[in-house]
Amino acid sequence: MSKTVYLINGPNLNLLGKREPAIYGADTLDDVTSRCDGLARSASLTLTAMQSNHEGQIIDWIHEARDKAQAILINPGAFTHTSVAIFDALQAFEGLVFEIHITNVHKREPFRHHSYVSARAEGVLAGFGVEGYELALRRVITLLA
Ligand code: CA2
Repeated sequence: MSKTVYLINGPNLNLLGKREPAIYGADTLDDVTSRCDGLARSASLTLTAMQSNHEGQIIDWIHEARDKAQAILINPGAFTHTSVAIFDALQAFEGLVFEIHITNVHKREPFRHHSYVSARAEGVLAGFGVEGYELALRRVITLLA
């Protein structure tokens, strides 16, 4: 059976390409997801993509990934900087975790400089725009090969 990668996007990322293009770019979340889906298929992986504005829903998907996925790519949005609960859920997941930020959070407000998720991530991409999603997926493809 093919290996599965969960792509989880957190709050407000449903607005990608619809608001604030100067910060987050012009691509929509559907554009990003469909490029990642194509890349995953080319490597015979299954990509399962989801987005929620609700912390509990994101935690439920991470729990679900325990049985269904070998890797999680996650942009936790603002929960990056606040959520011990998402960190705890990721700690209970045994596969690969990559954290993605479209912007370079270290160049932004000080409250974005700390991530609860990074301590559980194999790797963190920040500031590569939406290309960061594909770059992280390429790394997962290499590691799961
Ligand atoms: O740079 C990133 O990817 C962030 O995770 C984005 C979060 C922010 O809170 C993090 O500090 C860094 C915000 C996502 C907001 O997404 C929007 C997209 C388009 C328009 C408005 C918001």
